[in-house]
Amino acid sequence: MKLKNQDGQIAKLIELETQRQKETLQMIASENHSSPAVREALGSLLTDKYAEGYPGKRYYGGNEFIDKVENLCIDRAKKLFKVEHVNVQPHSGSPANMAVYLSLCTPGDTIMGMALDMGGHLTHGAKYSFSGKLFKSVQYHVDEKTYLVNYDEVEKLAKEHKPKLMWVGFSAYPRILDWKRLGDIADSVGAYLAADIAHIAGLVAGGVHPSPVPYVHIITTTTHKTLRGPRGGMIMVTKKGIQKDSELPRKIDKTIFPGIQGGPHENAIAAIAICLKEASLPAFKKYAKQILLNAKALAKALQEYGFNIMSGGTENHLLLIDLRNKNITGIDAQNLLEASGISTNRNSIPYDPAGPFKPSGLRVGTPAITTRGMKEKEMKMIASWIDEVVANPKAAKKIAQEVKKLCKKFPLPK
Ligand code: DSN
Repeated sequence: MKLKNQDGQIAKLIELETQRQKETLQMIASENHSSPAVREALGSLLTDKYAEGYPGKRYYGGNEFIDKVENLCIDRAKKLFKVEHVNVQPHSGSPANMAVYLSLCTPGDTIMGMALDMGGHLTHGAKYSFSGKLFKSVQYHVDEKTYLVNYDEVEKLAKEHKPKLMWVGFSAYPRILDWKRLGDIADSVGAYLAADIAHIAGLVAGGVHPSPVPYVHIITTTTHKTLRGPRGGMIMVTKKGIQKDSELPRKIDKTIFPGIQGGPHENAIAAIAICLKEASLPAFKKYAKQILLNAKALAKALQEYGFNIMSGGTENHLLLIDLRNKNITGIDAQNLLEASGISTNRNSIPYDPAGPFKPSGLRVGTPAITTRGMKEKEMKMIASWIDEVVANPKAAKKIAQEVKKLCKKFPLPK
């Protein structure tokens, strides 16, 4: 039976959300528009199948084809990211990171990660997360003037605290990390080094951002941000990781199942396999490059309007805007932009005097609007709308109409 006949309420809400996505600009840096093929796999009968265990060793029958799907997904991930072992079962990024902790550490062990308000992720040791509650968390920061990771501080803290596990990666940091230096620091204290590339996985896969592979032991990622797949997660073990600990693949797999998860979402795994195939094609390289060009163009145009772009620009898909000189808070800017058809999120800026509830910053990203085919010219238009509405909130309605017109010219992937 058609959804709208069976459950009109949910059908209507899906229709409204679809319309919202079509008619407005999705500029939340962690969002994207997946392909119809990815969504077809997600909505397939694979969602009905139980497959606890791993290919060839399941705790349920009937997994002949499911095994092939999961193996294809694993093989494609290994090839695309050039790693030795991949677990494609984590339901998303946080369980992937949790599995890394529980594979390598016991509660009370010392871990290190970038502080949340510096651009790090909750699961990198923030006190509100399991990672900051179960482990002795040492947090590193960005430099107060350059807003770049303070590598000297990372080194000092690592030497002082000798963490068992170090995290590198971020949710709101606009620059390329020095993977080599971080790898050297971890090696110098004998720590496991895990790179969380959730935000930049598509840029790494597309060859437009340095890969951490040679320098880290483990890589975790989500699959729905720049990689443009379904919601999901992966844990990868590098050659360097196997050299440090040949048991790493087994430890990770055992922690995901039966450690913290039950049945994998094989419909999502099929959809991840599809996005990995898409990400291996030449068109994806072009896409990844355009994400960066668009982010740079947007940063430059906003700077010309007097916006303060943290760290002076961007080397990836996101920008962090310090709004203090515009006399508007992050939440007010987020709401005004939403009324203008531009979806973004408020964000703390490093050393934010305003605190996490009413932060001074806004995080803006280009992955989704680049998927629609927008280029530098459109970035200039978007910057002008951001400037206009921040200066004159009454312009929101008019801008929303202009955004709608632009969106019509750049439809979602069909
Ligand atoms: N929630 C993601 C983001 O928006 O960056 C990180 O998990």
